[in-house]
Amino acid sequence: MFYVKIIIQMILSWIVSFGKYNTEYEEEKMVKRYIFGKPLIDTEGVLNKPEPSQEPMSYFACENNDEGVLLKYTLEAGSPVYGLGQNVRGINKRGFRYVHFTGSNAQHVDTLASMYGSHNFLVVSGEKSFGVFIDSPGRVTFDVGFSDPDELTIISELEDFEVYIIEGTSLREIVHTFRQLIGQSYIPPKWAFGYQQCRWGYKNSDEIREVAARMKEAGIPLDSIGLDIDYMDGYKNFTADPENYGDLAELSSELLEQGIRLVPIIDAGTKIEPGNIVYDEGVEKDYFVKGEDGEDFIGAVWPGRCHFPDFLRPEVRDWFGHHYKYLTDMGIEGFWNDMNEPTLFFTNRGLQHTLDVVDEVRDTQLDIKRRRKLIDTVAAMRNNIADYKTFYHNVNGKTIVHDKVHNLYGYNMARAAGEALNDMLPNHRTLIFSRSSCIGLHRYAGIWQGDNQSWWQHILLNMKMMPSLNMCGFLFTGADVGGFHGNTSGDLLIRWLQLAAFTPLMRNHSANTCNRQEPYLFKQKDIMRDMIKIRYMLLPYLYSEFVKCALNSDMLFRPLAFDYPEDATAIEVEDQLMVGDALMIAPIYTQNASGRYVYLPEDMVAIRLSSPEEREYIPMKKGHHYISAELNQMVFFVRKDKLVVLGTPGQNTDQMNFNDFEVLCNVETESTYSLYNDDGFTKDYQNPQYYTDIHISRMEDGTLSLKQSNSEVKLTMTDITSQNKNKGECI
Ligand code: MIG
Repeated sequence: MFYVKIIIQMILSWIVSFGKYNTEYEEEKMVKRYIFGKPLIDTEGVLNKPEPSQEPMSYFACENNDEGVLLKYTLEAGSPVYGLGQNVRGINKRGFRYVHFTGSNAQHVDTLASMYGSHNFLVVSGEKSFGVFIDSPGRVTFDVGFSDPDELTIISELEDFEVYIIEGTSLREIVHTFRQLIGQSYIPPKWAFGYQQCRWGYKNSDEIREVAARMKEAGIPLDSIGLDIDYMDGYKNFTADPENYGDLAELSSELLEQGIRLVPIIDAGTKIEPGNIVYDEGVEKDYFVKGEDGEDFIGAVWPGRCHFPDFLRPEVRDWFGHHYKYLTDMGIEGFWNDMNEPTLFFTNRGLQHTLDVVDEVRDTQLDIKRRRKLIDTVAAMRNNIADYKTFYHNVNGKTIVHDKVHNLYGYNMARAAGEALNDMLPNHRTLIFSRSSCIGLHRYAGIWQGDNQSWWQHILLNMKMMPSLNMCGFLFTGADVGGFHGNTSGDLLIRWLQLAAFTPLMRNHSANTCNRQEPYLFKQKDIMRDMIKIRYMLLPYLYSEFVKCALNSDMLFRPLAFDYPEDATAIEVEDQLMVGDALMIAPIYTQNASGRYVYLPEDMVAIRLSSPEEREYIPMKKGHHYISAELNQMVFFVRKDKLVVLGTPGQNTDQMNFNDFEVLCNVETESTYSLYNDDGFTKDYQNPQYYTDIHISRMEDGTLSLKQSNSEVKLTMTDITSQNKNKGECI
């Protein structure tokens, strides 16, 4: 079987090589592409495809069984495996079996195999590290040393798919090469980096006004307010509830005047209701996915029974995406896409089956077995695999059962927004983030990490997902700060804000079933305000680093192993990260803690601060330390010979001065930094005006001297270098 596969592969590679592929890819030699069978569809995960390799696949042995095609690799003892995007567990993914089939299970616990995204890229470290990407629209399982601790087994349920093997001299370079293959990551507008307040359950537009007013009154910066499904009329996309949100356009312009933007949700399902414009047009144009009977497929979500746009078709994306005009006409430029795994509460098939089971047990004693059957049957109505096998897409005239392209649905829904907004507002960035995703969507949107809980361990999970997502191209991401489900406490929210101060998406969001968690409602609101202000202080650095990472196919969040690959201790650190060029973070995620142990892979200067102004600089040596940080104090670390460009916080990003910066200098001899700073909206990233080269050097008399390429920008230096005897700030 194995040899047959190889021969088929070679013949196919030969056939495919007659096709047109981009051969200009500069690092072609480091990437090998293998085609298995005849892929159903181009997932458009990879943009820059090298010619398929003529040789047998390196690293992996292939075999088939009834689960699909198996790729097997023997892992080196103790060597970590990184990547796989959105998943539970560690930064080192070894030790679990992850199943990439997008789903919406809100129990983000260690035994959860599938989350909302499907990101099939991993990096295997070892004597010779390499990356592997499984380009498949269907289910892919990654058994990373779970069934057999020494084996990595990748199982593609579809026999037709592609594999990319990426080599490189370092982990970071492997990721970089992969990221060049998949194309430039999405860059949101600058305001999207500001604090966002959201909540499922804001009843009407006056409640939104109240959030804005109370944030202002408490002096807490705020850039945007998220609108959940409450704003819609009967949960229909591109509508506003006439009674409670009838003044949506006024609300939007009123808030815009204060520098606050609305970010409404758009869901995947289309309510079946004549008069619902998306329904009427979708039926007329034949744009919905089809059921087995050839009629528009029916599945239920919020509005009840719905049809689902066939987002895999470009013309459907174009049509649906242009409906955002309803909102952009109100000055709205930020959106989030939900329920696009797609989530199905039930289908007629599942409901009928449940009703049959109800009839079957109704007049019985409902003994333990029947009771279980009833409960399980009701639960199995939601997101049932059997349902995903009963509807069909139409891709380039080919009918494809959903199950085989399941992981592409959310990607293409959010892409519809991305493509249409690019068309409607050219050279103007908009905010889009999605719940479900697949590699490819990273070019159009960000993602949030889904329905987490107000649990301390979910601060840590939030952090661990950052580098894994960055490896897969998703730079604009973050989790629901404070936790979505469950009641949060003031201390939990504060510690979470101390991590979220660094995550590009910083959104406090909660479910309608739990207590409200806007910061001004807590006794510790002043601490929360100061933590959010620290985020705004860090914005110039974070924004500059973010955009450069997007443009240069780099990671904003890196495991310590990526920067200190020779340091065996650093490699095992799972609760600290490098953020951009200059920083390391080590957030506190334990209740009642007034500090934590930190490992420093080199000498650094710790900054402990309780507000943008109240800072302490603590020089620390490489090694293990306990660093104290009371609830009102956050800590981060600046690497040697590095610069951090800070701003002065404002009530929101519009009100900040992005021409006047403070440069934190941890400089012994000299350091150079290229600051990226644009108008926040346009897409002209290469404009030299947006770059300021900063060069700082230590003079013989111990003072620092500054040279900068762009004199328009005002820079003030703060010397935090521990070795500098001339300054009094270090303690
Ligand atoms: O099944 O729109 O993840 O952020 O608040 C719940 C209501 C549907 C799930 C999203 C969440 C959102 C909620 N949605």
